[in-house]
Amino acid sequence: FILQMSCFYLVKSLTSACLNMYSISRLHHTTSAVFCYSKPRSGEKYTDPFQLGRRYLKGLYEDIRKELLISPIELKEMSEYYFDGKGKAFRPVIVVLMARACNSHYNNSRDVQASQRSIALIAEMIHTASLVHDDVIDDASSRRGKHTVNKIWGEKKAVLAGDLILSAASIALARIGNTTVISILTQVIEDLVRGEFLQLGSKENENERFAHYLEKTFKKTASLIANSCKAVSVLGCPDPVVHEIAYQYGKNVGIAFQLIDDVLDFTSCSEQMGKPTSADLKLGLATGPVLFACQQFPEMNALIMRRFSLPGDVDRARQYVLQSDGVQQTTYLAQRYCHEAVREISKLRPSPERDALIQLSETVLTRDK
Ligand code: GRG
Repeated sequence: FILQMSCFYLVKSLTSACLNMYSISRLHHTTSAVFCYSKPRSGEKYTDPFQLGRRYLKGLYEDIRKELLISPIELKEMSEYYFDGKGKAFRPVIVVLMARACNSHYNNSRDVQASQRSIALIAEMIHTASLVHDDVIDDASSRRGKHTVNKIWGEKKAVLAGDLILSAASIALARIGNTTVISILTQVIEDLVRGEFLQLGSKENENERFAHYLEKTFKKTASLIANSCKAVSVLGCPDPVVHEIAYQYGKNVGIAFQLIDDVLDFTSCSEQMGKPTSADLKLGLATGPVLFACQQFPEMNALIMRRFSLPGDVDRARQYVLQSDGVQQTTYLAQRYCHEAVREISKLRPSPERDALIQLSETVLTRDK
């Protein structure tokens, strides 16, 4: 059955890869700008992709705080709370690297346009607003090693702080003044809400569970990364083939990022993560490692159905997962998404930023927080 599942997803990913290839080759007749490389590296030396990305992100949090010049002071304090440089800034880093990779590809320009840098800010603001709301929904006490907004100021004010960050992001987005980019990034907000809604429900049918999980994963995590990548590509280059490459890279890296997040909930410690681990099980969520483990230990099915709600369920499920190869299988699935991301981004002309994006997909797989 495991083999069947693996084959099914392999076929699924190959099918979508073929479709992408088809649409790309179809559009290829209208452009000669897309490169298909057998050797994806430019050969230029670069260090940590985050180091390279952060070079273009100096003053990111100061600039975000300027967007949040809000009164009264309490609302300002709450909405600024997470813009303290303690997050990984994963989304802004991808966004500026993608901006430069697309600009280089299109006209060999090495600059990041002001509007593209704004997308990095907006992506981090949408992400942060969703964290603030998520912590209310989950009644979470800690994030990034500190108390959550809801624990300090209470749920009602936390909801409003999240709304305020989202509205400041919307104002910054409108200021860019590009309607295509506005619709790309507002789609993200819809997806975030739909993803969170999907997570509130569960599928009784075992066969539907994996598809439900992957759809939730795309909407909650990958859509923001995919669409932010697409937005900077639209701002930097008129070629729709490049927009699709940027989107596909972001989508695949985003799914892999969430799959590894789900693995870390089982393998990392709370000090490392800055929040409690086994959090998903405690919330009643069956993520990748559990779904794979259930194929080896069908007795987990009952636990999944009752959302780990009886005393001892969380510990039992955790033991099943750790005895199974659920963690390895989920990591392997994440690897496949990363390979697909690399295959996509390798179609752009070589540049240090393109190569940093290739390397970044590897760091997604090896990260420990
Ligand atoms: C539209 C504001 C808004 C939200 C409504 C609550 C909600 C719908 C969506 C929740 C989306 C959510 C919190 C997804 C989790 C994504 C994720 C992997 C978070 C962790 O990202 P990291 O590891 O965090 O990049 P840091 O702390 O490094 O920024």
